[in-house]
Amino acid sequence: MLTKIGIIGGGNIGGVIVQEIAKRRLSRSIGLVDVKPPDMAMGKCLDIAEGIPVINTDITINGSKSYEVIRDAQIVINTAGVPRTVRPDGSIPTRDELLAINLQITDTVAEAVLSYCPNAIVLSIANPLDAIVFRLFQRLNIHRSRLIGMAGVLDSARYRYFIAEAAGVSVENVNALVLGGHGDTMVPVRSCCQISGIPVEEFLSADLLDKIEDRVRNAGAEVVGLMGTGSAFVSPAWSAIEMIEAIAYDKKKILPCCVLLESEYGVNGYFVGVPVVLGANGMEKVIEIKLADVEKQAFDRSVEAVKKTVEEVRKAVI
Ligand code: TXD
Repeated sequence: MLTKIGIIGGGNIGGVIVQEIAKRRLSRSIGLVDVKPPDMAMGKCLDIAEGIPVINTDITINGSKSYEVIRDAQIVINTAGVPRTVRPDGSIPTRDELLAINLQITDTVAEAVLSYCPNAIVLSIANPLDAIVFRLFQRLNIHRSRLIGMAGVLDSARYRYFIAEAAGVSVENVNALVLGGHGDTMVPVRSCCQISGIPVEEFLSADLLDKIEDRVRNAGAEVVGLMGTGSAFVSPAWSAIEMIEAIAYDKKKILPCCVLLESEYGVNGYFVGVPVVLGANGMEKVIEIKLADVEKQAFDRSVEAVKKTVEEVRKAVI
């Protein structure tokens, strides 16, 4: 069990993460910080703390507007940002349209990490994911093992869910990977997708798999469009929890995560979603898998999209 987990951003995703850490006893204490007045973080933590006798969990849960509350956290999760919501005209901002606002927030987050928990493993969730993780890397000057973006676990869970639903099987039987950037160019890797060890093509037609993979790429926007305000938050929170558990229990679990590549997959200096080993030291190893030609081309296109986003970050004068 970890001593302390810090969470920056106590909104929809942050709030579920606090609850799940408490329910699963992942750390002795939690520090949650949020800027929302009057003191939303403290209110949310008080609410959850008052419920822990019911779930028989002894854990210290502190919320505050001050970043002091994340001091000495071993893992810190960044959810601080502005989610996509449907505009009055019904359109949905793209992840990149939120870039400028979220870069400013990210700089504040980085300062807080450097001040209060400079040795923490940082899991970043805020969108645009690929850009925010890169910005954190610029500001934190951190070893790549300790800066990990959460997107691939969520995108892969969506892929698994849609495949299980179409094939009429348990989600527990479905293994699937989504790699690349966390955007429209993300790459569901069909050649790795299996149902109980059997290639998915033996269950579902190519046409249906094409439709499912398109739905995976647009799953975030689909939920945003249906909810009207905010974006998906339970599935992202649970996806982050799976990464936290892998680190907290030193599981050496292979999960798709957004990490800094250093010549793996022919990419150097960019954060891209790839399979990695997660353990007590954070990202412990990048796993290079063989992609089908069409998947490699899609992956390369996705890397180009990440590079384009990173160039916008580099140019952003905040
Ligand atoms: O798979 C993924 N990575 C994505 C991530 C999946 C879904 C949502 N994605 C993004 O996560 C979303 O677009 C947002 O950028 C973040 C957080 O989503 P959430 O739904 O939790 O957004 P909320 O409810 O608006 O919460 C964000 C909180 C909010 O309460 C703000 O007051 C707070 O962040 N915030 C801050 N906290 C601390 N410090 C600063 N500077 C700050 N700025 C905003």
